[in-house]
Amino acid sequence: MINHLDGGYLRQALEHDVRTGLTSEPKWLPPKWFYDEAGSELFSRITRLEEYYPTRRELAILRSHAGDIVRRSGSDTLIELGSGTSEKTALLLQKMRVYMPVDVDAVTLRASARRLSARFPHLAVRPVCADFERHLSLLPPGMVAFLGGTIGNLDPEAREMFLKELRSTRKPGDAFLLGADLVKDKGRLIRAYDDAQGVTAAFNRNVLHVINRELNADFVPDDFAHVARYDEENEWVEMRLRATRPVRVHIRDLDLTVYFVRGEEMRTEISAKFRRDGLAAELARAGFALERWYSDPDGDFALALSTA
Ligand code: AVJ
Repeated sequence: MINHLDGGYLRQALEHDVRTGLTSEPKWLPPKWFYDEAGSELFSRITRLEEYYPTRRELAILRSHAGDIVRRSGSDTLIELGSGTSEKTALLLQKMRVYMPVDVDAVTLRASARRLSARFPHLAVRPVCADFERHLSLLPPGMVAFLGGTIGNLDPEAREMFLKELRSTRKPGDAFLLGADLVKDKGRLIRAYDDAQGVTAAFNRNVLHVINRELNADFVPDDFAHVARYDEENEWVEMRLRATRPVRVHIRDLDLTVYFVRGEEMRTEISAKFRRDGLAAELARAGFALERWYSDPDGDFALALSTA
């Protein structure tokens, strides 16, 4: 496995993000840090929840159109950003020769690489442990896939930077497959991020466990309530953690103490929802031309196939 996150990179990024986020007003944390081994497992459980439709919808779209997508891409190499457990990706791999999953979580990456190698003996699996917001220039030629709607975790400015940077690493004609969750009924959106079983709540609080373990902090995760809101103006879901009492946290490795007043909310994720025209325009601004828009019959989710 190629690892670009050696030399304390991950650790430094975590330290920087936690210090920046927890000393900001209002406090926030980037969603990247949900995904340690436990967090990846919780996310995997989320994808199987009744309320969480995106994974199921994207899978249905891939089932119907994977052949067409691969044919149009004209590529035998698939580079997947934020690959996680690579569960849905298998559908795109039938005709591929090389698969390069890119993810920040080395444990999940290694396990899914092993599983896929066993399942597709003809496939060269080359896992890369990297931060897709930082290490794009290292990616080889091939079709890039960014699935699951993870693009929605980036705010519009970060999205623009990300898409432009990705485009700068591609050659004209290279395919880019982007999964995007679509704007829909607010009630359904909120339920998808606040499920009845509390799996999403546990996923949200997992970031506090990560900080406790990695930075020797003393968060009591149960002091925080899970909050999911839909921001209709920005068309994104926000997850937050709300202090249910006054909280004092010491983060030993940062030599930092932070205070939360009762009811204070810290943003832990945005998950933007898209419309076809808006996404096509964002892609165009970055130099990608939208070629195909694959959606499920209910219009819940879309795969945008574009070319550089
Ligand atoms: C993995 C980023 C696509 O935003 O829907 C699921 C993460 N957060 N439930 C999403 C998530 C809460 C998910 N992505």
